[in-house]
Amino acid sequence: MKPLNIGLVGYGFMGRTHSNAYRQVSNFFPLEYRPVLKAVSGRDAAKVKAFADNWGYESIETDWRKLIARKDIDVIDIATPNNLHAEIAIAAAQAGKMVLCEKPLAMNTPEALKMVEAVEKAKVPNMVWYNYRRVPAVALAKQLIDEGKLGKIFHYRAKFLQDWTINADVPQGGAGTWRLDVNVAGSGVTGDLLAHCIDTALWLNGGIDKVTAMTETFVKERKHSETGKMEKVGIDDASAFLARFKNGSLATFESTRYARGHKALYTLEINGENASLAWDLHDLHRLQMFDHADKGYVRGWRSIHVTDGDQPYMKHWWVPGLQIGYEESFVHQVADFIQGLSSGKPANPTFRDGLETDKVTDAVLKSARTGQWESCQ
Ligand code: SOE
Repeated sequence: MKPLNIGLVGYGFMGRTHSNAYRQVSNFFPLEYRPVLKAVSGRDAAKVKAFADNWGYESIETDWRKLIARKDIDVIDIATPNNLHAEIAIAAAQAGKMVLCEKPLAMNTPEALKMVEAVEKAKVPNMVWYNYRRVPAVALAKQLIDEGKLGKIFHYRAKFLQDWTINADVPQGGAGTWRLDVNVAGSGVTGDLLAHCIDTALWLNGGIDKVTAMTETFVKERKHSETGKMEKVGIDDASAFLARFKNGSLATFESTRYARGHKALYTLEINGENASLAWDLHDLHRLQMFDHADKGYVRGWRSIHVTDGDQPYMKHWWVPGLQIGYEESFVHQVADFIQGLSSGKPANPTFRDGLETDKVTDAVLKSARTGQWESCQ
């Protein structure tokens, strides 16, 4: 295996998921390249050093520009808050590095477009970390849809529910809670959670034509971690929208951080003329399927335990019946990225694919403001 030198920027929750994936991937997937944890960058030297020691990075930087300038780095992996994605990605592409970027690609569509132009101009491999595409049960749904098992699609529905910001004392800004600061996150649940639902939907069901949306900010002011002052909250706490897909199907999407009892409930369902599929992140190794082609007396929802060697990704893991989980979706994404380098067929979602999700989230936020249907073009 040839080395693929990784330079990670950011060391929060996503920095951990990515680092874990780089460490595991070569043990399970036969690949041409083996990720090497060369360096991690973050502003706080002590914290970044502790992270590097824990995960096995060879070195640290406290300025991402220095990381990008290093000759021994092949891939810049951006796991920072959203407001830094564009600047880092564009600089990395201009330096000829491969670029991986945490979702959502950017703060908004114009910024995302600049990122796409930068990686395409530099012709550097690129990918956005929409990990839920890589859950085997979701990949199996994609396979069944592509095989035509569902026939014409009528409906798509997805939701992503959490409850961690109900308490008005949760601050905005700072480590962990930057997701509540609109200047850092770009938006609230629309960009953070619905972006996942939209990415999977675009992959499974094709493009979205137009949307009509409503959003709400339930807690209007929160203390800002950096200023210590109560400040207006600019993010959407809840977001729901109707969509019309280009294939004629209708959809509903809903997300909130105010659904008491739900921690990370991402569910999706797709209804076609011949069959329906449903998936639930809390039971992520199962795909529910109703196939109208089954004989009437046994027809019913079946629960497919996606753990067998002939199901997506699973031959690389344990033996049939033994499950994998959330972390492995990131391992699969690294494996696919590296396979894409070898085959010359880039792994998705590329930055260009990620741009399509940003177009939809922008249309959702615009529609919530205007009260009109908005185009996603
Ligand atoms: C928010 O709580 C969050 O961590 C998102 O930022 C992730 O993208 C999602 O997968 C889980 O929830």
